[in-house]
Amino acid sequence: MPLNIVRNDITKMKVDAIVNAANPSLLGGGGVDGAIHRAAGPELLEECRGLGGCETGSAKITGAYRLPCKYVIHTVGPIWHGGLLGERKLLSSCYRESLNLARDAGCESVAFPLISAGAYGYPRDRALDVAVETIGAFLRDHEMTVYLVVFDRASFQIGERRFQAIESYIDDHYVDLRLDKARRVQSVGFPQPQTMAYPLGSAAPGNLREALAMIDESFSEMLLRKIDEKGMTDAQCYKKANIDRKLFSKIRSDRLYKPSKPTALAFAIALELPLGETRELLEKAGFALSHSSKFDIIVEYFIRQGNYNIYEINEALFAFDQSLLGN
Ligand code: AR6
Repeated sequence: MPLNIVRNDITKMKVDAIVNAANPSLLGGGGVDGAIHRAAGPELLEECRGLGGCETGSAKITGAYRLPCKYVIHTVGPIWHGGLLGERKLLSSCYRESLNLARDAGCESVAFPLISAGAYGYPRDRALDVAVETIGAFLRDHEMTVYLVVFDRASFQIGERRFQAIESYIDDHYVDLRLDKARRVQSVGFPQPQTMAYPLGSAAPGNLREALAMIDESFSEMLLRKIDEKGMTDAQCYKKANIDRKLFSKIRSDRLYKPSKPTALAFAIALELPLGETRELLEKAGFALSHSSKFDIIVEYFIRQGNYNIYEINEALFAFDQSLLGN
């Protein structure tokens, strides 16, 4: 998955490079900086001594010594002073400069902590938005796997205002589910007439050949057809779906490829399909949207809102401990 949010200790990440939220001296400190220096050993501090410090918003790269990665990229985030002193621009520059260094060093995977969101006091939700936006923009032009490593639960409080609307949506739909069950219990003994089900959003076929043609279209074929219909390029679609190029090529070349549900849904989001067509695409991969799954309800919430920003959806899925969209 090109951009992944994970809960972990960054010193444990097996990636090509991890990013350190350092201070301008680059000579160590508390928080993630302290943890990285402790895990890397004294040789890291030795190398840092020779770097001559680092300006806020810039980044420098070193070896990783006893850490399980190859490089440590040290960046200096802004101290939060209320947001009017260019903090956002500087924080965004930290992510961009670090990613540029990682790319120049040939890294394929990089892990970031939430820079400035600890001792430097940047409000966590805003720090997360800057991180996701800047990394997302970089990934539009580069192939890389980037992890945003969230250490403490407080970084994703479901009680936060931005997740409250989703929480009520989930609550409402659980209520619906209970009502549905009650309705089913009431209707026992009244058999429904037999009907043939067509994928939602599609018209009933006029003849048998049309019906068979609809059944015959595989997930991969429907996906490629929709990409053409939307006038997108393949790369635009898989990037918007948070899917890497390798997986997309596999799907493209294997007519009968069976994706996981998060992958199938990620494509529905990238294609900005309305709910009916989303269900249809999922069905091609053997899945349905169900109101007994929080994952499904959260994605449904965003589709109904017309919000197809996969990173925002993933932030919400992460907050509710669900799988993320992508591969
Ligand atoms: N893995 C991942 N994330 C972590 C870890 C860890 N092991 N430890 C802390 N975090 P901070 P800043 C999270 O304070 O705000 C240092 O003293 C933490 O929960 O480490 O940029 C430097 O030397 C928070 O969300 O960095 C500077 O003086 C995030 O990492 C100053 O702190 C960043 O918190 C930099 O402050």
